[in-house]
Amino acid sequence: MKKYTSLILTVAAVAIVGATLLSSNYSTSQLQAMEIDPVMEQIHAMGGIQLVMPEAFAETDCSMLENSGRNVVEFDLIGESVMLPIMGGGEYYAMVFSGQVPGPTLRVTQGDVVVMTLTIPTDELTAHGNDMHSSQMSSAFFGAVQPGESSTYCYIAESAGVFKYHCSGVDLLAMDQHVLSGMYGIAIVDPLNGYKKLMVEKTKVENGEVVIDRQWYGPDALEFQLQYNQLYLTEAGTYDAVAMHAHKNTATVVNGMQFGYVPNGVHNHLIKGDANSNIFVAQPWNESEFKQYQSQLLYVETGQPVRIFVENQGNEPVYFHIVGEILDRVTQGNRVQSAATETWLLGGSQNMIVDLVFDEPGTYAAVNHDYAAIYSGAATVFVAGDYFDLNPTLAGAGLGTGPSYAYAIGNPSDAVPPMGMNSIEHPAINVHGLYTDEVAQQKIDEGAIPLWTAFESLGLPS
Ligand SMILES: [Cu+2]
Repeated sequence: MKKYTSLILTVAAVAIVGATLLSSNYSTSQLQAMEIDPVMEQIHAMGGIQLVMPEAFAETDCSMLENSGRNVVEFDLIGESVMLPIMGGGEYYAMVFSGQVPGPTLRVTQGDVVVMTLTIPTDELTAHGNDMHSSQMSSAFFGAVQPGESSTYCYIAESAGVFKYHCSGVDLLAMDQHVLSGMYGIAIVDPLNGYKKLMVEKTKVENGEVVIDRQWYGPDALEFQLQYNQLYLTEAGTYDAVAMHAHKNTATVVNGMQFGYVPNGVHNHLIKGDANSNIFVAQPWNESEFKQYQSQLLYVETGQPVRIFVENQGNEPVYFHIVGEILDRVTQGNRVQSAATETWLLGGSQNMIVDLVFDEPGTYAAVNHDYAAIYSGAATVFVAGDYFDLNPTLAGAGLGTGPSYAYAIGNPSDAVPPMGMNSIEHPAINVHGLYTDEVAQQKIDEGAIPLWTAFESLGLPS
C-alpha cells in the first residue's frame, strides 16, 4: 500500500463550534480568505472549545452488552492515510477506513450489539476517531485514537435504517478534512421483522375500463449501496479547506469515485465493436489498466425487486433521481416516506432506502439531479435485462448468460452491500472500488472477478 509521508497533516490548532473547524495546516492566506471572525480568533487563542469528554467512552461496558443475550457483531476498522487515484490521472491525499473509500459497510439486524474497534497503525501520521450514527450514547464521539493505539466501544443498534459513520477527526479537529478525504461509510440496520413487501400501483384495462392493478414484490431484493460525497482538492491533491468553506467542490463522487459506474472500453467493444467509441458522455475510467478503478455498470433483471441504500455523506444536497424510472418506494428509518415519486431529496448525513422494479430492458442513469453534480461525477448507470442483446456474445466468450449481465460480468463489489435478511444474492461480483491494491487482492481472494484479467484471457480488448 502506498502511504504518504511527505505531507504532515498536523492538527494542533483548535476546534471552533460546529462545522467551522480550523486546523494548523491552513496557511495564513487561507485563514484570511475565510475572513475569520475576531471572536473565533479569540476562541482559537484560548485553546479552543473541547466538545468531547475524554472519559466518555471509557464508561462503555462491553462485557455487559456482549452477555446480554443479543447477537453480537464485531466491526473492526483501521484508520490510515494513503494515496488514491482521481479522475483524469494523478492521485490525492486520501484518509481511509480499512484501505477503501467508502469504508466497509456494517450490516446488522435491529437489536444487535455492535462492538466497534478502531485501530491506528504505528506509522500513521495522525490520530483518528469514529462516530457511528447508528448508536445513541454519549460515547458515540469517542476521543482521538493515537497512532499505535486501538479503542473499542459497544452499542445496541436499536433503530433500523441506513446510518452514516465517519471519522470524528482528532477530538473533532480537522473532522471536515478527514471525512471529506474519505473517512466515511454506512451501517445498514435491517428491521427486526424484515423488510416490507413492495406494492407498485399499475393500471390495466378490464371490461373496457381502466382500473388499478396492484403488483406485489418482495420483500427479498437485489441490493446496492450508493454513497454521495464531494472532494475539495488543491492542484497538488491536498485537502482544500477554503474551497470547502466556499462550497466549491472539485469533484462529486459516488462511492468515492467520479463516474465509477458508467461504461468502459470493453462495453464499447461489446456494444459498438470499437473499444474507443464511447457510448456514454463521460467515461474517464475506460482502460483495463485501471484495474479495480476501471468503471463498471450495475446490472439488474427486469421485473426484479431492487433495493438501493443511499447515503449523502457530503456537504451538498442530493436530489436522487433515476432517469427513466420512478422510485416505487422511499423508506427512511423503518417508515415509508413516499411511493411512486420522481426524485427524493437528501440533505447532508441523510439517507434513504429506495425500492423499485425496472419494468423494461434499458439503461437508466441514477443521478444527483443537480446539474453541477451530474457533470462532475454523479451519474451511475443501471442496465436492466439483455438490453444490448449481448447474451449470445457473452455466451460465445465463455462467460455464460442469464436474465441480466450480472450473471456473466457480475456487479461491482463496492456497490453491493453485505448480505442481509432479505437480500437476493448477486450471481457474480467483480472487483471494483476506490480500494488500495491490498483490498483489491482481498476481494479477489474472496471470489470477486478481476475483470481486467478475465477479459484479456478471453481475447476481449483492454
Ligand atoms: Cu481521521
